[in-house]
Order: sequence, then C-alpha cells, then structure tokens
Amino acid sequence: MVPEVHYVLRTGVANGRMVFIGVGGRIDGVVDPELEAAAGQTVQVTLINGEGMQHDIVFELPDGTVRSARVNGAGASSSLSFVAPAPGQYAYFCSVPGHREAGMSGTLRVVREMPKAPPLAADLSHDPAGVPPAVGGRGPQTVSVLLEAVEAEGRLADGVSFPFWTFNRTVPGPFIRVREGDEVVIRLRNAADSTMMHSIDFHAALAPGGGAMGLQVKPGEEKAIRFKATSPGLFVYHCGTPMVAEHIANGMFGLILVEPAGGLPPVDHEFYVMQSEIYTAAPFGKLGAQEFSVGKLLDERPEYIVFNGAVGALTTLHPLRARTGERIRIFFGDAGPNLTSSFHVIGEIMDRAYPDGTLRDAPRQGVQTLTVGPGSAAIVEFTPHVPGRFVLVDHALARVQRGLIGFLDVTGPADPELYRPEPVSAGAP
Ligand SMILES: [Cu+2]
Repeated sequence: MVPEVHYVLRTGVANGRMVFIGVGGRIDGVVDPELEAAAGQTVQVTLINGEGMQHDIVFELPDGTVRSARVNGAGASSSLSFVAPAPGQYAYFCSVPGHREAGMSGTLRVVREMPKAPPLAADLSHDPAGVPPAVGGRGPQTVSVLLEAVEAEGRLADGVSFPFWTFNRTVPGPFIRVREGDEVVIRLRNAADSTMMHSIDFHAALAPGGGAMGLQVKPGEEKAIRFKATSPGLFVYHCGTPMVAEHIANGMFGLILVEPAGGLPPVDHEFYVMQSEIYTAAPFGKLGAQEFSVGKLLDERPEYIVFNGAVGALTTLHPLRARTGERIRIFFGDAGPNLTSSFHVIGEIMDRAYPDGTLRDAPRQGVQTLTVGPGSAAIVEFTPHVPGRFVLVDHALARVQRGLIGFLDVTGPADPELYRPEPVSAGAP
C-alpha cells in the first residue's frame, strides 16, 4: 500500500489536558489538529507516545472504526492506514477510558480534492521524460556541452524550499548523451551570483578528478576541458569541489550516457531518474525555507531522500507515463552522497538490466531489485502489459516516508491472462 498522505501525532499534555499534538508539516505543534484528506486517498497516521501513559487512536468512519495498537511506553509508536471515505467530517480520539473526554479528540475532514498550496519556490526537479534522442547510429564526432553552475532556492516539497546548488537550474542536471569514441568538450560557467566555486567530475572521463582538476570555476568565470568517451555505459557526473559530499547533496549531479557504436535497441520511452539525499537542519516535513546541515551530512542521517531532487517530483509533478505493450528504458543513477539504493519497480520485472551502468557486458535478465551504490548507475528495460499504477522505490522502504517514491502510470488494454481479479467463491478450499 502506498501512503498518499501521512500524519504524525504525538500524545502529550497542553493546558492541563491530555491531547494529540501534530508533528511536521501544516499540523506541526497544533493541538488536536484537524486532519485533511481527499476522498479515495490512502491515509496513514502514526501515533507516537509522548509522555508514557497508555494511548491509542481511533477513527470513526462510515464502514466502521479503524484503530491503532495501544502504545504503552514513552517513544513507542504505532501506525494505521485506511482509504479516506466520502467527503465529510469524521471523529478521531483515544479509546482508553476517559481520554477522549480529557481532550484527546479531533476531526478528520475529507474533501473531494485537496486544495493546491501556492508554490513557495520554483520547481527545479528534472522531468524524467527529458532525455535527448539517441546518437549511437552516427559515427564518432566532437560534442560540445555548456553547463552552468547555478545556486537557487527551489521547491523541496509542498510548502518547503531549499537552497539548491544545480547544473543548469535542474536536479539532476541535464542528461548528456554521447557516443563511444566522441570527443566531449565541456564548458563550465559559474553564475556571477554564486557564493561557491564549482566544478565537475565525470565518471566517464579518464582524467585527474574526472576532469574536476581542470574545471574548478570561480563565480562569474568559465573554464573548459576535452575528454574522449572510451567506455560505453551510463556514468554519473557531479561537482568535485570540496566538500564534495555537500555539493552533491545540494543537487550538483547528473548522468552522461556513452552509447556503444550502433546504439541501444530502440524503445518507446526513455526516462531519467536519480536518487539522492538532502540534509536539512529541521526535521522532514517542517514547512518553510530550509537550511543545510553539515552535521547530518557527516552523520549520514538525511531528512529527505528523493527522486529527481524533490518530494513529489515523480508523483504529483512529473509521473512517468506509458501504455501497455510499450517498451520502457529507465536510466537510473544514485547520486548519494551516502546511501545505496535497492532500485525496484513495484509490479514489474526488469527483463533487461545493465548493473553498474556498464554497456560492455551483456544485460542480466529477469531482475527484481538492482543494487546501485552512490556514484553508480544502471539501465533497466521492461514492457508493462497490465494497466495501472506501478511504483518506483528504493526497496529500503522506510525511505518512502522521507519522500522516495515515483509513479509509472500505465494506460491501455488489460491482459487478463497475466493478471485479473479473482472472485472469492463459497466452498472453495
Ligand atoms: Cu559545486
């Protein structure tokens, strides 16, 4: 089940009453907050015991009550989930005798559609469909790429912004596509209003620092390098200016594909997806403009883990779309800087996968989950035959709660031989 809206409530005492207190987002610090959901949306509620008395949380819904397990000790927690019923107001409360009357009670308001919050900052997330056309069919040539390092406040989640550092104002930066044997000329310009020096380390280049030694560029300046793309595969590039992990975590990364001579087999859709971590000083879900935390970076404790730079980048903003029977190729990269991804598409089997991004080995077939470490990449291919929503995740699934989820929405005719609902017949074993 995919939680579409997640609320966290902590038990506590306010003005001498026992209450629920909202944690994170719009309800942060609010006593007995009004919870909101759209009809049909999956609602997940996590209850945290804040003070050590026994509690639970119960929702009175038209189809009956939904209740959490009791939480007994301080710090204990329990979650429940349900599908939001028809629009209306529904009560929630603690069912331990006397607690509802003592103040532990609130309202779930179900609306037809959730109102869109006005964006706090521009969406910098790279559209996964933004992949340039294939080049493998031509001969080797010189390819020139201009990249600009731009520091810009961007949307991290609804109502949340972050001071991103980017290549060309998107996270990830542009998808660079060259052919084996190409001479690649990279010009890096650092915007005049940047505060930092920036650079690029290309994993596809045989050069000191992956080219970063020749590309350390001060604000307002420009430098260039030239390298030969010798090894076909999908490679990460990233800023290589110290502290490198900070420059990566703040958004300075992308992928460069070196196509083999003759190219890759044609497909119907190619998508560009990168996983990364974001280290904010305030906890996940805190609204407003966020600040970077070097302490959390060094402790490897990200608050946000995302695809394409932001919570919702591949769900509400730019979901992947295809029709049944269409061939899909995903170029997947893990920018890290710290976490290894167990990349998985819920409901699909990757029938061709190129682990580690190399195109010098034959693909593996029938892969369920691919391990992709920081600074590595993979190419996966499959053909959905069943319509519906397929979900991109890191199978370290707790990370869904920190924003790491994407949708592949597939339309078109069903294939009942592969999948169909089965009626429950009386008397069956
Ligand atoms: Cu940088």
